[in-house]
Amino acid sequence: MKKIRSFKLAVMVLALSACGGAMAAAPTITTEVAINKLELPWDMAFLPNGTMFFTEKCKGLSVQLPSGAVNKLHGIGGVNGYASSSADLFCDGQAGMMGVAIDPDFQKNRLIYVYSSSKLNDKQVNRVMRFKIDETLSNVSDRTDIVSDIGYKSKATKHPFGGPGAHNGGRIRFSPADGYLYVTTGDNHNGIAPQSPTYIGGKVLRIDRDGKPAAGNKPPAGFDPRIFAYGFRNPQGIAFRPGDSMVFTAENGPWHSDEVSAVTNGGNGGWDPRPNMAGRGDCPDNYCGYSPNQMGAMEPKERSAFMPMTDLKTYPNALKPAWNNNGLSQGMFCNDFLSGKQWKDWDGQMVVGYAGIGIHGTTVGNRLDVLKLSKDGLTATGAQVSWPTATGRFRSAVQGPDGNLYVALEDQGVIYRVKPE
Ligand SMILES: [Ca+2]
Repeated sequence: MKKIRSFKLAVMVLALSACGGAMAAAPTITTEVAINKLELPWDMAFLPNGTMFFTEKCKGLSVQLPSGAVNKLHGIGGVNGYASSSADLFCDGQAGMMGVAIDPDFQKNRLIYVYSSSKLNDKQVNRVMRFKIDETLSNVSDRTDIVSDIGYKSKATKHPFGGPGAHNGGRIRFSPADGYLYVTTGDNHNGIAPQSPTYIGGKVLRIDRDGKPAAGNKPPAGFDPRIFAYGFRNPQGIAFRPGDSMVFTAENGPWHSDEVSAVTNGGNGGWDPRPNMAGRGDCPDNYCGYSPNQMGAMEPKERSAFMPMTDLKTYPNALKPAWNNNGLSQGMFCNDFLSGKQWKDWDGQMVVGYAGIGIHGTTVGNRLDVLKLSKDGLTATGAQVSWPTATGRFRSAVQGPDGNLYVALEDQGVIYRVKPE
């Protein structure tokens, strides 16, 4: 791939309380453009030789070959220039073509997966679909929708941020440990979804390549058997820790408290935005996710009045977040683990990306952090390190097969290659 530009970056330490001199062994970071002139890049997935599949939210699925050449594979409705397209796929608001994943047995079955919003027969949903790709990586065929009932927010609602297309989740990842596909879904501003046994919004699903429930899912009795964990707001990051394959979500909070959580089989993330819960009144459109439903400045003393991201009063056994971004909501959006000696002290730590817009006087959240998670996954005890890379909304962060980190900056239309030295 052609190196278009490169620049050295200093590492800025934001919170050093627990790491002290260890930072001396943090890597120096350089970044270069892996591909640019994209439109709203959302996710990437790699083959071992560096071939990179990527999605653009309002365009479709493409692949960049090791030579640097790009094949446009499958477009959403109304977009030209792709080898094939699906008229039902669309984008609106936060919705569109989102996550992409490659089958663990790709060399045998040539299957890839995409999460996208879809409108068929006037019904809008989010779907996970599977394609087969040809040997030349220039055409996909045999679209098979393996999940076709993930909720979608069709109409605007009265509360702040109430536009259509909100909270879709949309990250899809195969676990290297069990080979199943994990799918994050959002609450769609639907108050009943996260704790519902039947709506599969506000969940982490665990399924096989045909969309069937993974053997061993342990949701509560009566729950949809595809549900691995429930009670989430809008998890848009999911990653598996090297070594123990512990599952971690990254999730944006409502005006406060982005969350990284270790997710256990059958666990409840503790998000329940229904009205008239204990101590809670009515809310616009039966959604209390922005309670107390006003746009006023948020001071720390007010936070107890807001909808908790993890309601431990109602659900004492809920999954406690390992990290809540110091109580701030800055659009935590994606995560992955850094692996390999080239990352020095960051080997085995989690990188988290933010796409925040700096509402309510908080620092703009356009950055990547590195978190050192405890062995039990319940706390982040190490440094929070900010990488002052080119600013932008970080939609995806994926370690590539070359050991470097690839990050998609949505509004720049660029996927960067981040190299440790
Ligand atoms: Ca939670």
